[in-house]
Formats: sequence, structure tokens, C-alpha cells
Amino acid sequence: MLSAGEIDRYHRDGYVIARGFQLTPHECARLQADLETVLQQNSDIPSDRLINVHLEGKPPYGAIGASGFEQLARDPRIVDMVEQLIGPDLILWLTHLFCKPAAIGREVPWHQDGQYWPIQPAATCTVWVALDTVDQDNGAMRIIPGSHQRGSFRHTTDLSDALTLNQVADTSQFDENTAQYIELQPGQVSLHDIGVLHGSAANTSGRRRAGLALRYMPSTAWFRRDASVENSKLDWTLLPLQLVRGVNRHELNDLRAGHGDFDPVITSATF
Ligand SMILES: O=C(O)CCC(=O)C(=O)O
Repeated sequence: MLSAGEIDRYHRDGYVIARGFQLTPHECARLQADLETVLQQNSDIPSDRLINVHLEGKPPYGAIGASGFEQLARDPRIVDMVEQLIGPDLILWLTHLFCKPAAIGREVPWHQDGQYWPIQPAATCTVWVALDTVDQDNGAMRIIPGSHQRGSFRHTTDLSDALTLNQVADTSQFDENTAQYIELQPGQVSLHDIGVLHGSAANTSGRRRAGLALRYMPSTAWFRRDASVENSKLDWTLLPLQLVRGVNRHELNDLRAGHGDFDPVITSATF
């Protein structure tokens, strides 16, 4: 569980490292084995754009996942922390494996998640689980503390392959020197708010940097399946949503879509 001070820091800074949380060496080893399997089985998808690796090839992205990642996303120790931050009714709506290979790992540009997510009102807590040692040298996530309290920042779309994500915040709007780095050991987690500015540098080091982002929204918010993002291939219509705690509180949330058999439409998402 998060301490009272950590909860305060999350709300003040837009993120927190959960100092009392640590997966065991055995749990880390199993997740690292799942990571290797997922990387091997999805070699056609860039390893920093592997969406919904907790599912078995569900739409719309079709990555072949591993059940260990679903267990992790449903782990009460993790869901408890999310509940402390955004309340008791929780929908897991996405997972994203951000695996930056050694030497050639791409930059994640500065961005606010809420810019391209179809959630109204904008609400999500992301739990970022380190699967490798993550530090400044291999492209740790960096965050502008407090930026979630400053509303929407201007973004442009960059569809080049140089970046992991394609929504890019204009850096003239904030001071990059105020960034704080989130350095983690395998099995440690950070949690961040949908509105906080964050990103990470390219990984030019000799070490891989993998982390799994687990995205939870309060079920009081509405997941707008009809939303679209200009210039992107995102399709929310068949994204499988999973109620992981409590009850659905918004009558327009469709929790059935996407859970059946399907033919993958998109195998490499553009963000
Ligand atoms: O893994 C990274 O470097 C960025 C992660 C990110 O943008 C996110 O989890 O929202």
C-alpha cells in the first residue's frame, strides 16, 4: 500500500514511486521469462509498441500476450494502490510494453497521455512496472512534476519512425531542466497521472530497458469507443475492457466488446 505521504505526492507531483512495493525475485524472474516469450512471439511488432500483452491476441492490436502479465495487472497489491489513488471501481483498459532494446531504443517524446486517450473525463492511473534495471543511462522515464495541474499542453503529431509515440508536446511550454527521473530496479513500480508531462530519452546504452505500463481508469469515467485521433491508426471500438475491482459506474461503458474471437486488424499501433 502507498503511505499517506506517497498519496499526497502523487496528487501534488502527478507521480510517485511506491517505495514499499517490490516484486519478489521469483516473480521478477517469471515476468522476465514472459517478456522473452512475448518478444519472440511478436517479432513483427516493434518491442516498444507492444499493446495488450496481458491478453491472448485480442483486438485491435493482436499482440500475443502472456497470462503472467494479466495476473500482474490483477494483482491485489497493485490494484490496492490504484484504488488508494482513483477510487474503488476500476477498469483495466490497456497494457503497453515499452521495451527499449540496448543501443537502438527509441525516444518516447514528451507528452500527456490524456491527449490521445478516449476517456471522459480524462482519468487514468498508470502503474509502470520495471522489468529491467532502469536508470538515466538506459532511458528511464522522466516527468515534469506538477504539470498535471496545468491543463492541456500543445502537442503536434510526428509520424516518423524515430519515436515510440507520435504525440509530441511542444517543449517551449515547460522547462525540461525541472524533469525528475524515475529510476527503478526490476519489480519496482511508479504510478503516474493521465495529465502529467512525461517521456524518456533514446536508449543508447548497452543495456535493455523494459517496463510494462498498466492503465486503470475509474469506472465512473466513460470510455468513448467512438473517439478517434487525427493521423493515427487507433481504433478503440474493439478494445477489451476488464473490470478488475468494484462495479461499472458509467452506463455507456461497454465491457463486452472485443472479448470474443477476432481477426487482428492492426498489428503495429501508431500513437
Ligand atoms: O516507458 C516510457 O519511457 C514511457 C512510458 C509512457 O509514456 C507511459 O507509460 O505513459
